[in-house]
Amino acid sequence: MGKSTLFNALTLLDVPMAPYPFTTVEPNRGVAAVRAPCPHTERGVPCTPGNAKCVDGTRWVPVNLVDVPGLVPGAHEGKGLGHKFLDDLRAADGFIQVVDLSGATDPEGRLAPPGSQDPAEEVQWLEEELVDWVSEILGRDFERSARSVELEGKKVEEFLQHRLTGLSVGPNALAAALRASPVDRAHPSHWTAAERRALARALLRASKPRLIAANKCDRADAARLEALAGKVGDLPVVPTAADAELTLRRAARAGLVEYRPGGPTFSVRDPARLSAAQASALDALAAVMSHWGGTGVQSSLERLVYDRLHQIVIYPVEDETRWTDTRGRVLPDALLVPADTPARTVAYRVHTDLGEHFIRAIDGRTHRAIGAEQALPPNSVVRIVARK
Ligand SMILES: Nc1nc2c(ncn2[C@@H]2O[C@H](COP(=O)(O)OP(=O)(O)O)[C@@H](O)[C@H]2O)c(=O)[nH]1
Ligand SMILES: [Mg+2]
Repeated sequence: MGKSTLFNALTLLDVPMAPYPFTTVEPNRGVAAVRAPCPHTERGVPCTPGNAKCVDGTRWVPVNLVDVPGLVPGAHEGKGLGHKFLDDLRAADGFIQVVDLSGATDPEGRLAPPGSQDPAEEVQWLEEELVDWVSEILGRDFERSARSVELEGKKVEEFLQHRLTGLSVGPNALAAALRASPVDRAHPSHWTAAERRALARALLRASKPRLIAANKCDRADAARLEALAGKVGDLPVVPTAADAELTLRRAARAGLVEYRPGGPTFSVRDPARLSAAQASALDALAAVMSHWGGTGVQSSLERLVYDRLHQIVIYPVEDETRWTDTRGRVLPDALLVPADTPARTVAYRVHTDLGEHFIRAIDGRTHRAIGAEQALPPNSVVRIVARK
């Protein structure tokens, strides 16, 4: 519980929120941001941000976020808003699963007495639900197609890639999943249902990184967090107080407090302006933040993007010496790309023409050339040279 609250906090948009399931009927799309150190601080020249604002040397780089409601057990069979969930997930690079650390949300998303529910169960059934879903995609008419692939002498990668179209599983993720699975690559038609399921699990792991937001941490303690972390294997668990983050961002926007999302604390601008109720609500927030070291909301997104998705920030420029675009704007854009993205693919992201006519990239710090297939260093300022 807390998906919409987390989404609203991260995007600071308003969508309906309520303590019962399916309040959110359409998935809500919004733009959140992750922080990155702005290279302008290395030069002492202020930047001219276009897409990603810069606050005191920190760039806020946009990330698309979708609030997907209504996942209940049985989703792959179409229960709840299951298919909608899975369709949205299909297109996502990764996701944050929000669970109720206080144990007050039942598997159907309804309120329950605090401590009566185990959030680890929600993590486990989502995993099984997702594995069922990928297994089904993988398994449709599997044996027959597998046999014809074997007869034609096609590679198993090609066969699987074709089956998994639409799931946005990249070639690296597919290779990693195959390595991690106990399957005979030469004979997919011999794979048992259990082997296909193991492959589905590995595919999920490799292609849809997940992070657990242990929400409502304001109503829980370190022991509950440890218990959860101990039951979810290697999935990272970040304690969050989504409600607190939303309140703070709104209070900051209203000019009541000074707060940088992701910061460990906040300060009240003018205590005399607060009502008694506001003052005590903010005191309670301050106590939660000092206990957990912040609300955890901003860091949950950043850990997903940086640690799980291995994204890096790139600053494309047209003049690699002055770090400007053609209009003289300094470091106008900041882009997130997976760390291993080849320079030419980054060029396509900047502009199709730059990708098509790519010659080389030039590192704005070292002034060295970077070839089409080479990856760019994190936080690089880069000029893309293309044929006119
Ligand atoms: N105590 C507490 N309540 C929260 C927190 N986050 C969300 N809630 C409350 O939980 C209820 C359900 O939240 P919502 O975001 O709509 O849940 P969703 O159904 O998962 O989208 C709302 O009343 C929220 O205010 C939190 O961190 N702490
Ligand atoms: Mg919701």
